[in-house]
Amino acid sequence: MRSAIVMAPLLLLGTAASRSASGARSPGASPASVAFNDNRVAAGAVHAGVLDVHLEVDTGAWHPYSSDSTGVHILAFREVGHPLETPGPMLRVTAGERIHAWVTNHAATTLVVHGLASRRRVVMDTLVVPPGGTRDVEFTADAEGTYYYWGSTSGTGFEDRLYADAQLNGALIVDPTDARQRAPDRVFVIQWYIPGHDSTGAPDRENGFFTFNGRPWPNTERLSYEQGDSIHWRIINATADVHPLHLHGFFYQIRARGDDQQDTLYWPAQRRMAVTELLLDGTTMDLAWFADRPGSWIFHCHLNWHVVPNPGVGPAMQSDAMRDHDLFTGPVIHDMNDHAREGMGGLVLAIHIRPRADWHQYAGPRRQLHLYIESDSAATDTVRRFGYELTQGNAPEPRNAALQWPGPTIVLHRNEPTTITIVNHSPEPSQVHWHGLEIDSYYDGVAGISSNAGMVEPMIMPNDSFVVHLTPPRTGSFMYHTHINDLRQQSHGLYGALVVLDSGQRRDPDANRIYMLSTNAQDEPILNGGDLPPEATFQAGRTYRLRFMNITLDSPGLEFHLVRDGAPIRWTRVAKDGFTLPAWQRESSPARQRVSIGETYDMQVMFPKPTELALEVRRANETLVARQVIRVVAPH
Ligand SMILES: [Cu+2]
Repeated sequence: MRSAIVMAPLLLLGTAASRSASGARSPGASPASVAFNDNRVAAGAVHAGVLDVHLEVDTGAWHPYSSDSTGVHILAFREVGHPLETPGPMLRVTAGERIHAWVTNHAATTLVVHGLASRRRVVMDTLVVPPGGTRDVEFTADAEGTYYYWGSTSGTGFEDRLYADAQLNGALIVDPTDARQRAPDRVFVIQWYIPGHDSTGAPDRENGFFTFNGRPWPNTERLSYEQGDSIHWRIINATADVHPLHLHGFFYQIRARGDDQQDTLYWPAQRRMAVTELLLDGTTMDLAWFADRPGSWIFHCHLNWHVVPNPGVGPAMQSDAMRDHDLFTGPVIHDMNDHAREGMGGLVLAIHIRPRADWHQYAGPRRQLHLYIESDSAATDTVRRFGYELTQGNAPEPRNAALQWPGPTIVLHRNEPTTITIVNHSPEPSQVHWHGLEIDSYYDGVAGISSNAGMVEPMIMPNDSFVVHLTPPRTGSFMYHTHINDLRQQSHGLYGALVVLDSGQRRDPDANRIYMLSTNAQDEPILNGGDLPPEATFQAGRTYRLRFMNITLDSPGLEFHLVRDGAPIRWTRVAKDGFTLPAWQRESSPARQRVSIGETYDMQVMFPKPTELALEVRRANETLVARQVIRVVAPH
């Protein structure tokens, strides 16, 4: 059980220190510590059918990395008589109940609290509390859903609230009146901390970091479930940034999406399945998933800059130049536990699912593939180009293979047991994540975390190999990519498309076209590795499946448009993240689709007669990233 011991420090201790502090706290009056709020307990007390809650805002010292760091001074909420906490106290009632909230402001400037209000009003009232003052508000929690309240002291709006008042957020959960519809849940509030201004006077985003319930990875809570559990989470993005949230190994069902005012509860036929969902600034999501396989998994933001190692706070903070050097050219941490702890930060949650007693792994025959990790330089401390090479069966090992971006498209078949032997010909450790595939945890690609049956997945060291077993249960469009030093390895070539077909089906590259977005070494988005042919030919009358994928590092808002004379034609969305949509969710729509990081979309399109169109990739602000002329010709 050696590996079980290896797992223990990482998966069971939620408070492991990531960095030691280099300085002692300065003498003098130090403010009270700010506690982490895991949102398990609701605040207030019910009197005569009304939830009474007394809140205060004060300055506190928050220790995001560990209890012995110097900490940072922030404004935080507390319930009177309790410690300051981040996020603020959770308010929780049943729909139709009233809430009476008092807020006392111990900050030096006027506090404005938003969200303590009924939700069926066109305009929500705010609560304005002068320094040293107390104000109260009474309202009816009139609509079931996931909400939050937030405060600012600078008089600024949500998008500009970046500094000491950015932690002034609290969940407001309104449960359904029918108790049978209340599934046990967990509430996670996403927050952002920016330490101040950079040398140009702009917000120092480079040294900012993100947290789940007040903690950045590796201090985030470790979630523990039993195989077969149904899991229900509510996520509140209380930041002025967007987060494409990705669950490894499982699809989750989206049951509601909301914003700073309203929540839209999906009725069963409207609920969507996803492995990644983009949470825009200030929005919320209610999701559920079924833990049908055991092991250890992560749920994280796929905007890679939001999961880089934390920058340190106070005297431990590194310069931007040092951070960039560490991320792009610095040494790779070789110990897989240190990598999992130190190589990621910010928005990562780890989940352990205990196996049922009868769980066992398939041990029969498997189809054989080899995936080689290639690179163009053996030098250390350099930025090298990478690529993948794929061989089938007993084909000889490739030597000096040309580096292709994206990597070769891997074609698997539904329910066909397959072995992929990954051989690392590069001089850096790596590992492969099978994005969107429902596989055994041990092969999921997160070195030091992915595990089951007592084994923890290692890194693949140079000149070493690792054998992956997988049996994809559904057809669809998926991706594979490195999960180690991803800023460096992914921007330099380690990604590719993975398509699962039905058993016996052959890949038809003409009828199925892959359009994969990625990031190049200059940190710009590119399409199909950058060398997209300027023209493509399609046949009139034939049905095509366009498989759109986004594996960029930091382009969450890219959109695909299929236009004729500048106007979108129509297509039909048939799958999202590899999950085939039920018939009632397929609808013809204008050919314009945002594909965020970690998402795939399959669109079906048929051109009735010869014409000329263009497939365009645009940013959210409409600027063009890539364009391909599409000639539709008469059937052969
Ligand atoms: Cu993010």
